[in-house]
Order: sequence, then C-alpha cells, then structure tokens
Amino acid sequence: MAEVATLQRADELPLDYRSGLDAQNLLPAWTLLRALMPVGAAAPVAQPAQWSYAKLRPYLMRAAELVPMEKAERRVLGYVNPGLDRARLSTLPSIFFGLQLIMPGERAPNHKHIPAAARIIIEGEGAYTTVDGEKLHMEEGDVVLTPPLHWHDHGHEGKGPVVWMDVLDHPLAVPMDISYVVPGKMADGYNEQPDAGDTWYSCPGLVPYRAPGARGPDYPMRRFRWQRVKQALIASSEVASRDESVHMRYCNPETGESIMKTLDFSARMLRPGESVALKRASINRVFQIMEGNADIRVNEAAYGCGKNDTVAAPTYSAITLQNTSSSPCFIIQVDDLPTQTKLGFYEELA
Ligand code: 1HN
Repeated sequence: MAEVATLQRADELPLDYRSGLDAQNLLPAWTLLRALMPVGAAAPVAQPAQWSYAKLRPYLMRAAELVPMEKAERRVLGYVNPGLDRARLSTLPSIFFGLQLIMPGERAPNHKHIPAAARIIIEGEGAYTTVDGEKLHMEEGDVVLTPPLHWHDHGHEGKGPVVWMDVLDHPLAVPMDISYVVPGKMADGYNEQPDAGDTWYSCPGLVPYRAPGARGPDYPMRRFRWQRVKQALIASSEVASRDESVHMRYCNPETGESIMKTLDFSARMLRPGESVALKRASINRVFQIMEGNADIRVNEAAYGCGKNDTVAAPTYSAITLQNTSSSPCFIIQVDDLPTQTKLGFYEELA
C-alpha cells in the first residue's frame, strides 16, 4: 500500500479561520477524512455481542408490571449494541432487535410507520398481528412481516405471556430523517379468514394468476410458518452433501426478493457436530437461535448459545457457527445484504 499522509488536524488551523468557517456552515473535510474513511479497511464501531434470553426474560416480565400498554404503545426491550450510541436504539448499525411482550387480553394499538418490522415468535400461544386487516396468527418460530406504512396492531386471545423478537430497520430510516409513525384508531374488526400464506401462497411455486405483465403486490405473504420452514430444512438436509450448507432464504413468492426491502431473513440448519465458517463480508448479521445449542465465534469472541439467544456480528467479522448439540440446531439469520447490494456497497473479503 502507498504511504499514508498524515492530514492536518482542525486545531492546526488558526482560530479565526475555523470560527469563520463555522459561521458559514463549512468544515474542512481533510480534518475528518481519516475518521470517515479509515485507510485500507473499515473499522466497525459496533461490537460483537450476545444476549441470553434466560437472563433477559425476568426484566421483560417485570415490564408488564411497570408499564401498562397505554404508556408504552409497544412493550419492547431493545437490544442495544455496546459500541453504538444508545439513542440510536440499534443492535447493529442497520438492524434493530428487541423483545416485545404482550399479556392476555392486551391490545397493542393500531399504527403505521416508515420503518419495516418483522417478528420472530419466541414463546407463548394465542397472540396475533393484524396487517391492513389481515389476521396473522403467531406460533412459536413464525416470521410475521409488517411492511412500511401498513396499519398493524397486536392482540392476545390466549393465556400466559407471549413474547416475540421485533426486527426493524429504523436504524436505516432515522439517519435519513424520514422516520415517523401515524397512530390509528383501534381496529374494531379484522378478517377472520386464513392468511395469504395458507391460501394464495400455500403451495411453493404457485402464485395467483395475473394479467400479462401485471406485477404482484410488494408484500404478498406476511406470515411464514416455522413448522414449514423447519420441515423444508430437514428434508433438504437429507439430500444435501456433507459440505453443503443447509441454508434457505425467506422470499417474496411473487418476485424472489427479500421479504423486507432492507433486510434478508434466512434459516439455517446445522447438523450435529457441523461447523460453518462464513465468508467475511461487509454485511451486518444477527443470529437468532431457534432450537438446539451453538457456539458462535465472532472475531475473538466465543458465545455459547441456547434456544432464543441472540448474537450480533458487525461488518467484516470472521464468523463460525458450530452446532454443539447432538440434535439439529436451527438458526434464523438477519442481515442487511439487500440494502448493501442495492447501494453497491456489498463486498466479500478473500
Ligand atoms: C414498533 O412500532 C413495534 O409496531 C415494535 O410492534 C418494536 C421498536 C422500536 C420502535 C417501534 C411494533 C418497535 C417499534
């Protein structure tokens, strides 16, 4: 690499010049250049981190006593990355994870917002989300999508607490100055019909017939059942070669694109004893353990994980996932590949 020049610092400039620039809303770019663009390689400020569900759960349950739904709108504990400013409410620079709790009989009121959301159901039965009136039942492991600016509320008709992981892309929307929410009237009714994933999109490879050239809806399917995903992973593992990863992407059945425009969701099955080293790449990745136990290594950190635990891996991390149980280990991965690809930023390191 060519020799790197040491650039002038701001304090090497005369005070009157700096305050003159200030008054004109100007800044000498060369004093910030190295911070904005570290030489040779990115220097991620987000840190590798783990959240253990068993340790967090009591705090979430206590939130039900400390904050009524009317005072929270959504009762969510955010997973904040220790390397990032907490006010960003971000698990990684482009991804938010947080646990939401709803108690029997509660309703989280209808609203719509710019950021997209998806839920990964963690525990409990009887809760649902409605999206523009479509009722989506939430069973353990399901991924339920709430697209940008779609009305949605949550309810709970069962017994005991229901917990899900909220995944949002507000970390991308907020710095663009476009994030807002519209509070809605509590929906007094919704469709009791089965959702699109159980009807129009219930057969893989089959989509509703359309006029020639007509484009399907952007978010045709909003509930992806875990039992079907798991079944597909197991069936695939039976034909996959030993060195082939069993890894499937959630997609829009009309287009094959990611279910969220910004973030990719995918499900992995690690066979007993299996270890995979992932490509070092520019994407931000979060791993959610669905079943089984895994050792997740991110650079120098090693995290022993069980069901419902979460690990965040910053950009360019060296990552290995190892199944440490004698049964299959299932992991949902969320990453910002769709965003990075669209922006032209994605790269893999050799
Ligand atoms: C939100 O609106 C929801 O709609 C969940 O369920 C989590 C976290 C931060 C900001 C808004 C929801 C959220 C959120």
